[in-house]
Amino acid sequence: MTQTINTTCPYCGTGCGVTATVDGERISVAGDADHPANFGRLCVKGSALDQVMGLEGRLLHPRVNGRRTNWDEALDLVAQKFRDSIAAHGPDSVAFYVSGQLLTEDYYVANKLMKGFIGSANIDTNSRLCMSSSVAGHKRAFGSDTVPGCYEDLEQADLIVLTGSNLAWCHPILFQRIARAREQRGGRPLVVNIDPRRTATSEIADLHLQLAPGSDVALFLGLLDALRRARKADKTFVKRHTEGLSDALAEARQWTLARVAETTGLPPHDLRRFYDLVIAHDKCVTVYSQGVNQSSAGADKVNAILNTHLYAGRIGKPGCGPFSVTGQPNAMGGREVGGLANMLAAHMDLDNAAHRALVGDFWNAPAPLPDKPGLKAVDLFKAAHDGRIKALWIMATNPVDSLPDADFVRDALKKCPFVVASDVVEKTDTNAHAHVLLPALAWGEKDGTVTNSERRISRQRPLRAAPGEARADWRIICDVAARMGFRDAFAYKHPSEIFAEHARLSGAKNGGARDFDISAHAEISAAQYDRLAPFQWPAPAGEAPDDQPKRFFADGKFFTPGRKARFIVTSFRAPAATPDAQHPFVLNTGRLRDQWHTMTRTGDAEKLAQHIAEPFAELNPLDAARLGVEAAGLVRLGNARGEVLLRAQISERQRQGSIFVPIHWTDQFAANARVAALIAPVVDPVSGQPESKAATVAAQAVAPAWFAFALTREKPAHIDAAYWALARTPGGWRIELAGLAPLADPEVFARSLFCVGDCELTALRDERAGAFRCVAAKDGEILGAFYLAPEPVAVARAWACEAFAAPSAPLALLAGQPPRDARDPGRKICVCLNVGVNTILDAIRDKSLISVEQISDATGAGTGCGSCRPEIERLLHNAAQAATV
Ligand SMILES: Nc1nc2c(c(=O)[nH]1)N[C@H]1C(S)=C(S)[C@@H](COP(=O)(O)OP(=O)(O)OC[C@H]3O[C@@H](n4cnc5c(=O)[nH]c(N)nc54)[C@H](O)[C@@H]3O)O[C@H]1N2
Ligand SMILES: Nc1nc2c(c(=O)[nH]1)N[C@H]1C(S)=C(S)[C@@H](COP(=O)(O)OP(=O)(O)OC[C@H]3O[C@@H](n4cnc5c(=O)[nH]c(N)nc54)[C@H](O)[C@@H]3O)O[C@H]1N2
Ligand code: SF4
Ligand SMILES: [Mo]
Repeated sequence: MTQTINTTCPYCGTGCGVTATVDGERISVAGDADHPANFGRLCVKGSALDQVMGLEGRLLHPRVNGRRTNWDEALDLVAQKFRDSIAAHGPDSVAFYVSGQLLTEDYYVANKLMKGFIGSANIDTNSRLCMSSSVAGHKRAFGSDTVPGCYEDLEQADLIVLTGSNLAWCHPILFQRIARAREQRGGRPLVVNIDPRRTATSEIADLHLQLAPGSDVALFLGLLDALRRARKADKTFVKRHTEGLSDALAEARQWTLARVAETTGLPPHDLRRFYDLVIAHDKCVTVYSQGVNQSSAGADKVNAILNTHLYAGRIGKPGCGPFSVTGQPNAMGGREVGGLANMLAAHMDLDNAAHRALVGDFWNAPAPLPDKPGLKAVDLFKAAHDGRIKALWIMATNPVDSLPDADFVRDALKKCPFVVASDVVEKTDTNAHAHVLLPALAWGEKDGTVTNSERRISRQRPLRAAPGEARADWRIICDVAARMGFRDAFAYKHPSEIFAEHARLSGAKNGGARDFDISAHAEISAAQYDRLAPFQWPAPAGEAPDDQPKRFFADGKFFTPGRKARFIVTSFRAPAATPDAQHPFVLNTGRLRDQWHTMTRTGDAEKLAQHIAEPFAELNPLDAARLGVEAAGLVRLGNARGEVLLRAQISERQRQGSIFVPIHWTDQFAANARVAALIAPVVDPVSGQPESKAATVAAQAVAPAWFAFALTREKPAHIDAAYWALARTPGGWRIELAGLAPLADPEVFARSLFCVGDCELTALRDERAGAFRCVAAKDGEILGAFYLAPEPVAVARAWACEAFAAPSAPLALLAGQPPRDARDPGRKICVCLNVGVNTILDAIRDKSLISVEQISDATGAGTGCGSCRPEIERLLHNAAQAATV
């Protein structure tokens, strides 16, 4: 019987609705046409969700010290170790490190257990690395962590300022909503993109400001002063509803155009154009993300932006407002339950005695709640390293790859006497150091709620039964709580009971005093919860949903004690590390279109590996020339903390002096590409968020003795090479390789990759040229191919991958290039329709195409999910440019 189930995408904070069709074992996904985040559309990651549901690599049974065990033994051990540590060293000797990828219900019970029952605030989350500067900025300005606007504002605005956000790749459906509005509204909203590098998002921009890394505060101080000079103050709003303006303005006055130009490195005419655009458009939304948050001045960057919106009264109205877009699917839900070490449940404050009493009473906690904030992520791992944390439970995050100073974090786990990890996959760089592994339910199995960037709560629903012995995260936490002696407070039988409790707490003694209120759902039953449609908060009890405002602060009522918004004086501070002779480059890190974080889930999808199959360092051509780095050569980046070895990608899109490296590759997929190892553990003093976008590094060209490319059916268990990167390909794996010392015997090496015993090897050798190729076959089936050369191997990758997936002759594959009448499609730009870069370039040239629509008509590219349209735009632009020189 075919069943249709509505659920929510588990990737970015856009929170798109997904309609799954379940037919026995077969599950397919499509966009939920009725979901107000995406109205039926999905980006490439969302539409490949059915490809990441395989059980290969899943953690399906509890494990203790590497050995499979049963739940009772694992849970007893966790409870006992935590109890022992608390008894011997006090509650602050234990900690939880959790994640914005937990459901609200999981997060709620984790926080309740630590703050309410263990009696410590040592619970922090990977949101510290992600949203905490926004949380801090919101709280300073609004008195609450409130995202005021909604997605419609992006369509209704006349101007969108996208700063520190690669929306085209990181929130593709929001980007598409903007792109579509521009088509329908004759180019409105205009878009300004502020980013030190040119990205796919820049393709849509009317103006791209390639500012110096970390200089946003100066730029927005200059904007505040420009608004003042243009008399754009909303005087009534400012007078009635804000305080602290004069000090903020006094600071802004120091920022003349010349000074801003000098600090940001931007040409004065571009600055003037930017300021004039903002002055001219009252309907202005400023969207910001990690280029703002992940900074040692992150909270100040946020407040510098908020100041400009408060000044012009551009908040709480249709088509305007500051908009912090959240990264993880439940970043917002985690904030709602108070998952950060300095927050309390239901948007209450840990440093507020009345709030502590309220929550403590509500939970019936055995002792007063801790009044001292817990350790924030970076400090928490320092405490594990120096022995203060003796038992640590990590849930749904991979800190050995994502925290700054990642090698130190790995050492911290090695030193910590007791580490527990709850995960959905078995092998991760973090799990390798856990004493206990607990198998959690994954997307498509778990059951609960998430909140997206516009405060909309949607259900994730199970599509199939739990595989193996995996359990819901909330249940695992409650199982441990019960064994620690707190059975009654954690006796939930269904996630709806947790959600109802959370909703009741949000309404307790609230009456409009706090922003977060979903008490309309305080009495929700399991059946109602099953049917729950997406809704936006606030949703207080006793009021009709339609009477609720869609936006906060239209009424000018903020959540500070005097209910006024605060202007915050922000002074410009450069990133903590300044490039010097030893470390002359600023290292910028971020995301790619088709991968999700540490690739534990997306890394296994063939479709998602076709876009970019290997880690790289993108650097400016002038820097590359100076370093002697050649296209497709290797480059080593390093500093006192660590080192990575990456493929060089040379591109005008980088500023001189900046290098960009994607965050995704781990020891599971590459030899040496964990870029977080190079990030200094420097944090914003207000938010505690690390500066993940501005480390300083040395760069060096590396001249390998050999390069190689291989195709294998099985994933090799071990690869003996200085450089390698593995990716899925139809029919097996593709591997990029390079070595520093000459290969003693290429044939032996190739066989070690293929992992097959006896097979027929068709080989080509040119010992003088240092080249070798072979194709392995058995009983007519090709099992592997290997191409070695002293320079980057000229194999037509996309063509070879296709030939490897189809029945083909060893000799044809050995050539490494398509036959004369065929063409290598090139790296896949459109993975939905399977269109490569060469196919698009040929079409542009041969058919004289001049628009993305024409290219779509001719090749199909861009007609699937649409995530690739900005890249097609860029190919078109480059081709046009090439034609004029
Ligand atoms: N495909 C994909 N999408 C994702 C994710 C993923 O892993 N893959 N992860 C999700 C998560 S958790 C998050 S937090 C979001 C992140 O979404 P984004 O914040 O959009 O993504 P990033 O690539 O981390 O960084 C954004 C941009 O900040 C720029 N930047 C660096 N330094 C500065 C600076 O000083 N000033 C300014 N103005 N810009 C700067 C970088 O060049 C980069 O282009 O993405 C979410 N969506
Ligand atoms: N240098 C640098 N570092 C960064 C960033 C950057 O831009 N640059 N970005 C930072 C940001 S914004 C973020 S959000 C983090 C992300 O960093 P992480 O949170 O470390 O990355 P993920 O790969 O998402 O890790 C999630 C883990 O949880 C597992 N998992 C997935 N679903 C579930 C589930 O339902 N239950 C359980 N128990 N486990 C599950 C996955 O298999 C995976 O191991 O990285 C941060 N680190
Ligand atoms: S935009 Fe984000 S939430 Fe929507 S389908 Fe893509 S990854 Fe999923
Ligand atoms: Mo994030």
